[in-house]
Amino acid sequence: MKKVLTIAGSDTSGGAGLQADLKTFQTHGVYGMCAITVIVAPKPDDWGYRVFPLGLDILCKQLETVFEGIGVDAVKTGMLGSVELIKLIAEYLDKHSPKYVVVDPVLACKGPGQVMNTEVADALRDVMVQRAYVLTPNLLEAGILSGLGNLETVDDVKKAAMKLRELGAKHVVIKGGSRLPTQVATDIYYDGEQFHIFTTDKIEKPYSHGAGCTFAATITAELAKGATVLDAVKKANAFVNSGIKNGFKLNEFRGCLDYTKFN
Ligand code: PXL
Repeated sequence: MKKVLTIAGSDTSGGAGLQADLKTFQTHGVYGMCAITVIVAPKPDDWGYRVFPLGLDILCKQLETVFEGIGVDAVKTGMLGSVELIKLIAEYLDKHSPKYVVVDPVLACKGPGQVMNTEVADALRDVMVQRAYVLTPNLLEAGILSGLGNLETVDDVKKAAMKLRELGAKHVVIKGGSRLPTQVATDIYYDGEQFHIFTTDKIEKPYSHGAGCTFAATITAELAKGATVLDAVKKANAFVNSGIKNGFKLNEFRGCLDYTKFN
């Protein structure tokens, strides 16, 4: 059994964050573990994000448990919450050198309205990007981390991918999803030599909360099982598309992916 760790935020609503990661790991047949960085408890009346970072010591103990007490085949990182937590995670990654590190540089949940503070963005760029075997930003995150700003075309996305590789990520997958003004939902993978473009049909009014986490978690699980990055990205693209197609309404603000059906 491959053992896969997510270092991520807890989304109390269950749709994103470590909850999405663990559900995805289960569906892909790997054993999931988690170290919690922050707790997100959305406000019931307007779903405003209330984010509570955990103390350094609490994350440190969790990382000790998994890295020193169990061992991991692959690691995914998600919402990391603060610069000091990011530095601690980097220390553990350097000390234990897990074979696969998938960095989902969570800066924005659903649009530019809820971008994290610039220190966290800078630390993701300066500390985490170079440690990523696979980096999986969405459009907004790729624009911020690459310094290129708004990415509006496939060409812009390609430029950002090249820049992120220069910053040290080995493989870069930019989740354009349905946000690029193309006819189809488009994800772009750059392996340092070639671009690979993955498209799926765009879904009207999708229930897509947690799609980004699920995408990166699928890649992590597949890498742990021995897939190539290209195959892992293909699986992630198909799995998220299927999850959204089977998605369901959670409440008046959010709808989530269904992990129980995969077709
Ligand atoms: O989808 C990004 C994301 C990641 N991690 C946590 C979240 C969210 C968005 O809601 O809550 C914990």
